[in-house]
Amino acid sequence: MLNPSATGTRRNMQQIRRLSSIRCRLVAFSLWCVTGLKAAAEGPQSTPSILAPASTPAHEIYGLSLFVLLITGAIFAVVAGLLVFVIIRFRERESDAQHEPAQIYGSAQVELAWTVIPVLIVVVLFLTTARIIFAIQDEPKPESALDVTVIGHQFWWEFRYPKLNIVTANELHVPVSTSQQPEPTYLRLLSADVDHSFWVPQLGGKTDLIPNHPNEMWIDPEEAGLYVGQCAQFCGIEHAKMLIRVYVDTPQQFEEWAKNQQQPGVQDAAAAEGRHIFESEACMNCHTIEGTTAHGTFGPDLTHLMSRATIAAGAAANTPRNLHAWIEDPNTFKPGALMPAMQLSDQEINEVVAYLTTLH
Ligand code: HEC
Ligand SMILES: [Cu+2]
Repeated sequence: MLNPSATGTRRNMQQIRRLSSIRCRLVAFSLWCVTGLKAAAEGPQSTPSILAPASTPAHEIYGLSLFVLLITGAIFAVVAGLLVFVIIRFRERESDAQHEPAQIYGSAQVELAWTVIPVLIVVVLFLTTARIIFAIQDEPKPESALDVTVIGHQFWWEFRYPKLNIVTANELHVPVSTSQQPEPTYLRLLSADVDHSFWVPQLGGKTDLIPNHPNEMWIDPEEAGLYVGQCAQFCGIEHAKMLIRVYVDTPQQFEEWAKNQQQPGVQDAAAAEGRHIFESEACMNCHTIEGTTAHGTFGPDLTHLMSRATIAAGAAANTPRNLHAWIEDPNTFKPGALMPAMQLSDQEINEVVAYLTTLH
């Protein structure tokens, strides 16, 4: 015979634990709802958002997530409802100290039910997910599609437009794709070093960039604006500052942008000294500036550096001050960045920055 007061305490503890786990789940669920409602606004968001899709693959994924939420929400309601019912209905009463409750050992029906129903639910979730993955992957590529090769580097992004002969970094420009003028962008994903993952949640799902294994994904953003994302695969010490900015341009903006990117670097005689330093220091081994002797590919292409709003994969705004601090020591904003501090004098850095700021 068990000690009645000890069983009582144990039961109380179990009830408290159950109640607090319900409370945690409720809090998490309401937080999700509140943030969901807040972000459910339309158009580009200033932080990565899975709740405001703006491209076909993102809409499909969002729809699927609502379906999964509906099913799991129903499971939650049933389980939590039963739990609350049982906790109240079978709570410990004064008279319980005298006798043990009825002891039940197994029930074939109940066990079958709670095995078969979850298996069916998992099969349904699996099939709907698989259907959407294949629908997105098998979508035929239209003639009008834009091709971009995305190369992940520790800790920045290289974007190459093979047909347009453009190379840029960290800020991807793509045209808006409307139903009258569909112009999806097909991204071929490669890596120069380790695994990375391209993830701009408003535009599409995550796809990994794996060395020697090209992957492909596509986006068809329906509204112009800036969409943000980030590398979603831990790729080294500065992984957290490997951000992505996708500028969705109107056709006219895109054309202007592309035309400018196709020009060689600006040759401004007033910045000749800075250019000379750039070409005689190791900068030229790692960076390319079209129209100079610099053809390095280890770091971002700087030919049109000033056409970008940020430097260092979104880690800092592209201002002369930040460029100065970056060249003095990249670790100031991005500890672990793979560009060394070049030990230039303050004067030399000023000259180099004066040159870089001419590169529109
Ligand atoms: C060993 C190779 C290497 C050398 C040498 C080097 N860089 Fe870099 N540089 C990089 C890498 C890699 C990055 C990208 C770092 C990141 O974002 O994580 C970078 C980023 C930059 C950026 C920011 C570009 C952008 O769009 O984000 C500028 C500007 C820059 N370097 C200028 C210079 C200058 C000026 C010199 C010479 C004084 C120089 N670099 C020397 C490798 C190098
Ligand atoms: Cu990465």
